[in-house]
Amino acid sequence: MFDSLKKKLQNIRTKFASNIEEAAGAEPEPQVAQLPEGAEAAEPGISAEPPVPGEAPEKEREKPTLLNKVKVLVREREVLLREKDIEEPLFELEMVLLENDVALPVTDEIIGRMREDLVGRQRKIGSSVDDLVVSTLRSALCGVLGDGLDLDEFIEGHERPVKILFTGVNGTGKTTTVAKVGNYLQKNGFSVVIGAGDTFRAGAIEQIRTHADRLGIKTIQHQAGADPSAVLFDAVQYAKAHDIDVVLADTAGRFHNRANLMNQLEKIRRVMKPDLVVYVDEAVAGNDAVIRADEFNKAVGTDAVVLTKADMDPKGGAAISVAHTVGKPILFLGTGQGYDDIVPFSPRAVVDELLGDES
Ligand SMILES: Nc1nc2c(ncn2[C@@H]2O[C@H](COP(=O)(O)OP(=O)(O)OP(=O)(O)O)[C@@H](O)[C@H]2O)c(=O)[nH]1
Ligand SMILES: [Mg+2]
Repeated sequence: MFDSLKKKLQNIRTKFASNIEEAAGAEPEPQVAQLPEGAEAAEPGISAEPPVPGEAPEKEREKPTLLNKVKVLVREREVLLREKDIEEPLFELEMVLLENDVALPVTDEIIGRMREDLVGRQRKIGSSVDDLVVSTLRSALCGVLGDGLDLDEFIEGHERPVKILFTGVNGTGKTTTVAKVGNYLQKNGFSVVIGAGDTFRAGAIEQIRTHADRLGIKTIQHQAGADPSAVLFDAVQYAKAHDIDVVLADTAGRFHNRANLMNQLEKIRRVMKPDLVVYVDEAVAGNDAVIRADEFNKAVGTDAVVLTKADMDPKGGAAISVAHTVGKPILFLGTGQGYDDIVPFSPRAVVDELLGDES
């Protein structure tokens, strides 16, 4: 997952680190103090004043006092970075993010956060410059990834049945995601019914029915060509009558600019009254997925996003950009074709994956 971006970020980290090392070159190196016998060492962890670049470190070395020696002992290396020290790696990072399909405003936000965190501030660099780079990148990425959405918590907090409507363009993985989420919820102790709301595409009803049968989930279906609102209304009625926790509604793929199909979706919303409208798109579509998610949100509303096919996406741009662009959390990442290939979205886990050691 996200291998291309991960590799590039690894290179950028090295670049940042060497520039920061260079900038820190003028700073005095930490030294181990020779304390006179009987003198007590300072408590570890007490940090001293940061060194001011260009100010008298030499003099300190010439006339070492006990206090100065102890200060050097406990002082961590610090550096005051200027814009020009990190201009080059920042520009390279910007290019890498754009090449990997991170949306432009999101790239700007990440670069802005990095700059704000690094430039003009006295930063501790301790023994590993890479730690400073990683922690700065980590907070910049986490800042744009948002918080995710915990589906179990969402369901616990709602009146039953909780109604979840899956929408999106053709072939992105809606039906597979409905089956995967059904499987996930059953494993977490929730009862589920699926509404076969794609009455439009030939074979769609059989497709969701086959998945549901394999997973032991009840499907509510009508004939091909029937009104999907009626199917999904029936699915909700079934859930109410049988104390089912969650209704998962599959729908036909549609583009936001197809007025008749979008009107149909509006009708489904009015009739079914979903608690959660989930927009499904594929991570491999990169920036297109982000733009479509935004358009769907504006046209019919979206509460959360699922990005499928993350297993086939070397870039990660959509996963990084979509929540910040649409202003809605990512619920799950689809990571394969099996029923268990779905992971609740965790910004921390994604950042760990991106900044993890290359293997
Ligand atoms: N590798 C991978 N393939 C996936 C994933 N999710 C779905 N697919 C595959 O994507 C293809 C399309 O999936 P569907 O679930 O039929 O897509 P859909 O959005 O329902 O398609 P329409 O109903 O035609 O709009 C299938 O071959 C799935 O197995 C995923 O996370 N990873
Ligand atoms: Mg489908």
